[in-house]
Amino acid sequence: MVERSKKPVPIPVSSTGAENPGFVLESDRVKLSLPTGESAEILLHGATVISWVVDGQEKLFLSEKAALDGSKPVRGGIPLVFPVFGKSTEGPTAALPQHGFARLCKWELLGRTSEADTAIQVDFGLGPENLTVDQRNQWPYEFGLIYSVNLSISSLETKMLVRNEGSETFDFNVLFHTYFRIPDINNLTIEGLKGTSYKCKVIKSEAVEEEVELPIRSEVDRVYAGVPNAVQVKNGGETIFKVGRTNLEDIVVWNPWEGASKMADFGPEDGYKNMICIEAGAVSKWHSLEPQSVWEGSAVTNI
Ligand code: TA6
Repeated sequence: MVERSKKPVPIPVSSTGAENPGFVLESDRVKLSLPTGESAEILLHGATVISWVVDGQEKLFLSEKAALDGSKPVRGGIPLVFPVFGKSTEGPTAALPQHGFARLCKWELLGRTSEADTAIQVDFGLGPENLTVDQRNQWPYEFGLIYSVNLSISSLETKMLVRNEGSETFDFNVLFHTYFRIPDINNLTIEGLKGTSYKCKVIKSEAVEEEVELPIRSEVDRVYAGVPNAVQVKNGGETIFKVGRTNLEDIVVWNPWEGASKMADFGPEDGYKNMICIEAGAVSKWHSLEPQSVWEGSAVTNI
């Protein structure tokens, strides 16, 4: 497990949060809140953010049929993808399930730090000791992850630190599989992708994005590689989310459209009209991490 040695000294984790109402630890989740009303909720299962509320409005899409009991990945919120994006058919990650094990495991709460009344951060850890024997056998590398969620008055930041604690170099992908809640997919456009090459999994094609403001009017499942700047999600021309990234060069855009009706844990069936996945990640190529090396990447969404 990666220690938090370089992190601010954590405030002692209290079960009730009484001395720090901004932080409450329950049996299966952590609840963060700020005096100004912003809040976030993170399951220990998969360290999955399942709620982010600003001005009384939920900003993330969570399927009504999402499993929150740890029995399967959460359909919605911000599931974590590591060490593989999608499903490998060869190589060291070929035995792993789609999107890897990070979203399937129970993460450890490492602690939290608060910055007065304007922000609160919680850190989670995952290492080989948190994996099942099967998962260890599927990907037998000595790794350590620290995942941080920082809630501030106008933003939510997710950060991942990956450490290679072994003697063998390993390759990985990492991605925040964020489901944003939106008013209406038919009014949605995405700005910031123009000029970027993408691979489309729907029609198995490659192209360069030509749209300044990309509308989503049918199923979309694209990996944009090397997106240079922040991406803006707009509703009727007004920016509702701005997604900035550090060391995460790619953006995946996904909406299952009417295919949602074939997903047992996607509800309501027409819920695709109120969500868009804008996924910040490092997935268009493998990232090699040498022994005792560290990699960090983050995404911050501003409202
Ligand atoms: O991020 C897009 C994607 O890779 C899609 O291809 C689709 O499979 C989606 O992830 C959801 O994957 P999941 O394993 O959560 O059903």
